Amino acid sequence: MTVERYPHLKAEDPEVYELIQKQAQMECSTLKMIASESYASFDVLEACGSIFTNKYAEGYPGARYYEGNEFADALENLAIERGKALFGCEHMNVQPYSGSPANAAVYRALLSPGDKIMGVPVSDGGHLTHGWKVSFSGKDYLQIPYRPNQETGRLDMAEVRKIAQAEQPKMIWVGMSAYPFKLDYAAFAEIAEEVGAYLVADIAHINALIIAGVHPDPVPYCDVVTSTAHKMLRGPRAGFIMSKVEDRFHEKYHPTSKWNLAQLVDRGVFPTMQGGPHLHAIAGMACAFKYAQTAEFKEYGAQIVKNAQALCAELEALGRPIAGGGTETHLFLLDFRKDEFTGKDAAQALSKCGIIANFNMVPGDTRPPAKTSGVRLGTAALTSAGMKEEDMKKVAGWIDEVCKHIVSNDVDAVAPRIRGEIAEFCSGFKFPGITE
Ligand code: DSN
Repeated sequence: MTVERYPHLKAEDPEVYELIQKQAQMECSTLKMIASESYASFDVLEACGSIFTNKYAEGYPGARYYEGNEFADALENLAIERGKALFGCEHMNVQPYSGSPANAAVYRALLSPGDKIMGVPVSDGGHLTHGWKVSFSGKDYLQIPYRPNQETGRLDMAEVRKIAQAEQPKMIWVGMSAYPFKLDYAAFAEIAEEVGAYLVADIAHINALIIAGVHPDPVPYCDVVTSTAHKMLRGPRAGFIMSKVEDRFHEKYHPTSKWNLAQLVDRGVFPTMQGGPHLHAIAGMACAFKYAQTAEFKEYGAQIVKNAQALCAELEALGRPIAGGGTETHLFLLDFRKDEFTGKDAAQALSKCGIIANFNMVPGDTRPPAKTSGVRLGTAALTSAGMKEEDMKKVAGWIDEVCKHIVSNDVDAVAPRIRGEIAEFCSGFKFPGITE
């Protein structure tokens, strides 16, 4: 049962209230397998809906451009202290409105328009803001692409080094939206050092795995680390940036600047990219950082990977190929290159049956990006609801069944039954922020 909330909204704006209720109902009766989604807890949702939404606080704690910020200062400092303790970083900025604004601030802080950066193209699992052509990051900066090997699906660090040495980028982005393997930050750091590039990790997809200790930690190796606070961290729709304090390329790239790296990052966020911080989101972030320090959260982080690996194994046993042959993270790509149907066909059929995912390019894909040969599946949300390895057997069974019905062209006929089975299955779990 979804928890009855929002009495004022229900009375004042029943249309919005109804849509929220319908979304809540959908989120607890379907399998949420979009790899970048999870469930924010009640406390995070309450903090995000708090009166901190009213307040302007341009600037940073102790140096604001508006009065009346005693509690805003305390709140932002609390979020920063919790975040620094969680990740063990030297400096943290919690003001970015989300992941893309956080990344934009890093570009503006450290680079000049036209500078060369290295990043993975979106078509190969990278993020828009790592230099993709339609994003500001590809329009204002020159992306030198590096990509996972088309056969193995894995990054080849010798190849990354070769490209970096030939191109001498000023910044290397590491972190992807559709890469199922562990990232070798130590190897990236060596390469960045050799070519004199800033190394920036975007850990939006994998922050909980890092906290749980089941994925390497970029903080010791990178100049800057960016992240979202939602996705598997289960905080608010917001972003944050971690950095070292000293700018190791001060002489090389910013000889006349009076700012260190931490100050450059802060200035990149405000005033360069943003105005007033979203204090209500910072309140939610403080709550998420507190919960992420618990043993329960670390268990969740480790369970996400166990579930993804169990699901992969079940699907492979059912004859469904996985790009790269498996996963070491929270996600993997079902590979439909040999099938008649596309990734988009599969994502739409799965959605009709109550399995919510997205179509995605796979390594070596020959279909266009609007169709693709893959579906990206993630286990963070299912793990938040308490699902374990044995539950992945059922999930794999439904995915396989839907794929068979795409071939027999009768998805619409079976969708109500499968949707009903999934809703019944979901009723046995507790969905944070929705059910109790
Ligand atoms: N849009 C997110 C994803 O789905 O991976 C990345 O920001």
